[in-house]
Amino acid sequence: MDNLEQAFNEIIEKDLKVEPRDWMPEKYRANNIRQISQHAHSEVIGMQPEGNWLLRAPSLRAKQVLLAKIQDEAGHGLYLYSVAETLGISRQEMIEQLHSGKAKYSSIFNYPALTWADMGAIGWLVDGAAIVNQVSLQRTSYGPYSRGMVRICKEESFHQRQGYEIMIHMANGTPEQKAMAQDALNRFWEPALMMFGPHDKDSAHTSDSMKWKIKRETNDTLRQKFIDKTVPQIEFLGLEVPDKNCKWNEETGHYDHSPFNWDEFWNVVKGNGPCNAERLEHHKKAHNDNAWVREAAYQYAKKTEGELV
Ligand code: BYC
Repeated sequence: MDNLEQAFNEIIEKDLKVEPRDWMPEKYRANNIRQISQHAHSEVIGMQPEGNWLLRAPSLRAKQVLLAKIQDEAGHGLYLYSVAETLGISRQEMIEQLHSGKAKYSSIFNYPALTWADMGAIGWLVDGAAIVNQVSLQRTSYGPYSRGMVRICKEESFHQRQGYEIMIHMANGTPEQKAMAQDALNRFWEPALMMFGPHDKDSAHTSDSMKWKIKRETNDTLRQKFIDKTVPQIEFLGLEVPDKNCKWNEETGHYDHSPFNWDEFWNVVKGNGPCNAERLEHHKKAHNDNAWVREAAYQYAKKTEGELV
């Protein structure tokens, strides 16, 4: 083992942070680029299901709050693209990987947002699941990713409350509104649990990622944390947990759950979910339509380069 590798191993062992200019194994770099760029794509593609409801929000207040939340997601995408860039990949390459299907984004965003209650379920469950995952990632070993997560988590907790507030209104509204809230919960429950990825035994990257402390907790551990935290929130709303086998287990100190439909998960991950084609088409169109903005920014930067340095 040479000195560089030894220095890297020491950083990991001592729970210090790896910084962009530090030497790192190529597999560590590649794994981080993969996860961080996919995380960025998820934030940006994740704007689409909610964007669909901006013009149909039931009040001016609801519209303002939703707009602010969606703008936050764009900001998260930008922080994360910048973090990935520090590892030596360009924004353009990342976007090309998204468009070609090489890079993934979270499966959850391939489900449609059909009703206003879905805005509640997304904020509450999707952002709620994201928080559980990202609180853990605040301790990831790559410094810029870890620092980005601290800020993102603060904003996500506002998003989670925004969603839960909608659910409280709907669940305490008319019988029709309560039924809409239950229906949104039923449709988003299992897809939200799948945001944590496959079971640990089927997870290709967990072992390397845990060794290098990119991931601090495994997919199954985080998923269980989310279930344990969320079931009491469902009960508080007076709604039913969609999984009838989801019961408190005194012995384990956790909620049990039914097996998940992994065939559906992999089908969505492979591009065959209800909205995969639509989401990518929309992104490609927006990217192409706005090419002139990137060109103008580039020309302006070139022109003012001398003045800026
Ligand atoms: N969806 O070995 P595994 C938000 C892929 S957005 C699709 O366990 P890993 C929000 C995985 O990539 C926040 N693909 O992977 C925004 C791998 O394929 P590749 C979203 C998935 O990386 C707007 C293969 O399956 N959060 O909050 O160790 C509005 C094997 O998996 C999924 C993040 O992005 C999935 N669910 O663990 C509202 C968190 N799961 O790459 C809200 C950051 C797995 O070999 N990412 N795959 O082709 C992570 O923490 C980890 O990447 C994961 C997966 C836990 C997701």
